[in-house]
Amino acid sequence: MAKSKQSATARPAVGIIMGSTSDWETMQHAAETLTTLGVPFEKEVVSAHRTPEKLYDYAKTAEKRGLNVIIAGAGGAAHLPGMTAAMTTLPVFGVPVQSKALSGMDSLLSIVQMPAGIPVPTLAIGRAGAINAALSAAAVIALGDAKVRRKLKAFRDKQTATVMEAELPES
Ligand code: RP5
Repeated sequence: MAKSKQSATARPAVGIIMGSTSDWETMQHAAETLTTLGVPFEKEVVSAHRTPEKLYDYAKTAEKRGLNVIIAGAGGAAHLPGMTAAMTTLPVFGVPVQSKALSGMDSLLSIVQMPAGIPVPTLAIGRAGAINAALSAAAVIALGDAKVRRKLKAFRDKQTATVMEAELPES
């Protein structure tokens, strides 16, 4: 039987992880963006606090399993991206999830303020960060994948056309 172009079983190049199922509302935007760009990905709940051994296994096997980039989203005392980055040399992009208590400022500062030596390139709080993390991951994949490079360019061109064609309502 012929396989579809973007097979559901294509080997994931990007891993999207998040600290809780409650983060999916935000992180689904990263998944949607990767789907649009034709980048195969996997998604998983992995908590630095609640499942530290699962995190260890995930980060330690990520490269061997063929991942090129990890996108890690978490909220509050958000250790997931930093702890993941500590255990792999793959690029780990951090997405601060908007928290209830501090609107995501806690998430942002816990992710972005890594001491020198273990980088976590950190995106904006919430949906914008999730989308931009996926675009950044796709840009990394595009360095060695002409098809993803074309899709990324098409995404940008469409976005530009949408703004160029935008009309405001009559006042
Ligand atoms: C963090 O705690 C998660 O990343 C999530 O953003 C936050 C709240 O988790 P839940 O209480 O909703 O499971 O670990």
